[in-house]
Amino acid sequence: MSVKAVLALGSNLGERSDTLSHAVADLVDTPRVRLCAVSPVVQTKSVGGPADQPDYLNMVIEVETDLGPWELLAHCQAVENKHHRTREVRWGPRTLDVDIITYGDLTMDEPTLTIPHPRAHERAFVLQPWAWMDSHATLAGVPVGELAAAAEDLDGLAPFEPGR
Ligand code: A4P
Ligand code: MG
Repeated sequence: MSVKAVLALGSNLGERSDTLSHAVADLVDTPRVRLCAVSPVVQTKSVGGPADQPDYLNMVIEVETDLGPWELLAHCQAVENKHHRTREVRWGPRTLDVDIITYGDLTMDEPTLTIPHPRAHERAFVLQPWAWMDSHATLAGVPVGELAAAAEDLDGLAPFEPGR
């Protein structure tokens, strides 16, 4: 059985744009995860965590997968590790973060895997690229564009223009 899942990617250290492109390629470098849609890349002000962090690049992708939710989490973490992700400070700067936002209609609430992602509904850095990727997308029944418009971090978000 295959399921559609939405994954969010973020990077605020190193060659952010290259990291995101390689990470998307790595995430779908198995027949068990197939790429359905890719959002625009956005530049965003860091939300939470230590002050004065560099800006993030964020994007979301939609995949179709026959990996179970735990397998998909392990796969996302393997891709993070390949890109030299270290975990020192919660919400600290990172070369790559890959989060599972939705997995079909599944809801689960465990500390190591909460789906939908517990903070996605209030984060423009996830919601706005998602709305641009899929104008019909909803989260808990609400259009993601509406959630994005209400998110506190929307002001800090701009389409990423490479070379500027
Ligand atoms: N975990 C639980 N549910 C999930 C899920 N749905 N997807 C667990 C992925 N992981 C999930 O994550 C910590 C633990 O969450 C994992 O071991 C996993 O089992 P982590 O990636 O090691 O650490 P983290 O990312 O620092 O923590 P967390 O809680 O995922 O942070 P957030 O809430 O995702 O925030 N600002 C901007 N502008 N752009 C960003 O991308 N990202 C964050 C991270 C903060 N501020 C940001 C951005
Ligand atoms: Mg994370």
